[in-house]
Amino acid sequence: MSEQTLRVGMIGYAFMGAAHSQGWRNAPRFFDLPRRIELTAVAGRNAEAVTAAAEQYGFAATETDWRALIERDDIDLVDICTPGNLHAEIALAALRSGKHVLCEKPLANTVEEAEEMAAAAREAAARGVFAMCGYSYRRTPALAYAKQLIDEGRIGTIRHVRGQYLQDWLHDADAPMTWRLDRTASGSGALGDIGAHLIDTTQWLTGQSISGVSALLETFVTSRPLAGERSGLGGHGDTSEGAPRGEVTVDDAALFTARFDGGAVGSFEASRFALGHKNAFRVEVNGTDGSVAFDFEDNNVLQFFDGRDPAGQQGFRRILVTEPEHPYVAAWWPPGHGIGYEHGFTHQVVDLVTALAEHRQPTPSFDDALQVQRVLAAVETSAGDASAWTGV
Ligand code: SOE
Repeated sequence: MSEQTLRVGMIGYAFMGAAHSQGWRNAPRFFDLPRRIELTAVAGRNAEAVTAAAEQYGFAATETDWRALIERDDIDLVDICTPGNLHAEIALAALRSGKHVLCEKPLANTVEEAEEMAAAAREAAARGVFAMCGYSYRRTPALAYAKQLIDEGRIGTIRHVRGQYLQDWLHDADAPMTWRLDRTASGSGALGDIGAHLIDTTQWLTGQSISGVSALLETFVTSRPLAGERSGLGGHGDTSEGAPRGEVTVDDAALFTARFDGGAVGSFEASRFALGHKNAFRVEVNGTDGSVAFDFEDNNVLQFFDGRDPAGQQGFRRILVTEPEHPYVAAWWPPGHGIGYEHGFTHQVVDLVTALAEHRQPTPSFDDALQVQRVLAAVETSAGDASAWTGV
């Protein structure tokens, strides 16, 4: 990294590429960053599409081979926004060539890949080259404020963790078959795509790691019309006679209970079939002295129950997390004006660039993300173990 500028190369330009690049563009406009950001190049296989993406997102150049992007000597950080099957290969190559890495979640498609990535990141960190995984919900102000309250001891010893991530973009049985439904590209389904957020966020919030799980996975619809080039969420595929179809090889829904190593117990549900819920990322933590509850569909709000309030005045307080003293908020709008989904990605850039400028490890590290990956694998193992199922 030059002393003043961080030169970014992004690989992949679909939904996450759009979200990340707006983060890179907006962070220096609203926050006082220790480095100037330069959007140097974006890579994607389709020359026409990657050129259009570069223009739309503000990258100066394009590459049609990600290896060429990594070999460039005018890039300091590689931002990986591809499907999961490419994360390991790209991250390893980027770290080897001395580039910092931001990698979208989940870190990898398997624990073995994640282990290799975490080992490479540890080795790179010793050379002053850092890697971070993009669990961006940590940077939602209401959740960051919940973390602050928990760390201050406001809810006491944690007993219960409750997580739900509910979407409905697959409820139509003829919604098209995109890479997210193909295990070789995505690693798993609702479990890794959205359940991983629950795992990361609750481990981070509580400061405890999940040490064991009992799980079930379900695939409701096993064949869907092929999507062609499409990679987005939802829609209705081509069901005309003879139109090509593909086999869904991932879970549509994942449910599990968990034990945390600090004594808490948790219950989790991730689904893309929860009709009516678009992006209901919900987390509740109950402690001996209080509780916090969050729902992304009301993302500027944190519910806080203070068990130390006089009994007659107790109740969940709806805190509008839009005051300048709340995490990240001072950079944005006047109280009550609120922020949205994209801001998590902007805050992610702020925290990443700040850590890099201070030559310290940004979080979540690849080791943190490896722990999430181990939980994902444990859920699959548990769900596949028929002997652990008690029939009625
Ligand atoms: C699709 O389910 C998705 O875009 C996830 O891949 C993201 O991680 C999440 O933030 C929103 O939903």
